[in-house]
Amino acid sequence: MSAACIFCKIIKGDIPSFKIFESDKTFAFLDIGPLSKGHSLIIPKHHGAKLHDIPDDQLAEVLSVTKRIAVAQGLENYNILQNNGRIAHQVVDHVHFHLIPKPNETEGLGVGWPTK
Ligand code: DGP
Repeated sequence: MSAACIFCKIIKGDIPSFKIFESDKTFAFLDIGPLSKGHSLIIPKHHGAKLHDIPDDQLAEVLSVTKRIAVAQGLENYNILQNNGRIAHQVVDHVHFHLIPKPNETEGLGVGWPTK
């Protein structure tokens, strides 16, 4: 946990969120600025800024939970996005996977590379 980290505060419940899933290792909640309806963020509870900062067992569960949320949402078309570093458009320095439903041509990520 990092006292200054906004996602650590969400995990602790100090900042409210719309929680989708929680285990001892993983937390999932709706994105505050969704690119499409149901846009969620799946995060390891272990605090680390970038993918290479996270232990393998935590990452494995994050990916598994991401898959389970996609299945539970009945998604056929979706993007999974994980940004590392400012140049790569990372804003929050706690590893997170975006699960972005793509219900049609206009919602979700645009054509080509992500705009986030
Ligand atoms: P990224 O650019 O990959 O670091 O995306 C960070 C995402 O985090 C962005 O889509 C908005 C989301 N976000 C930032 N602050 C909050 C918050 O306080 N609550 C929730 N639910 N989402 C947040």
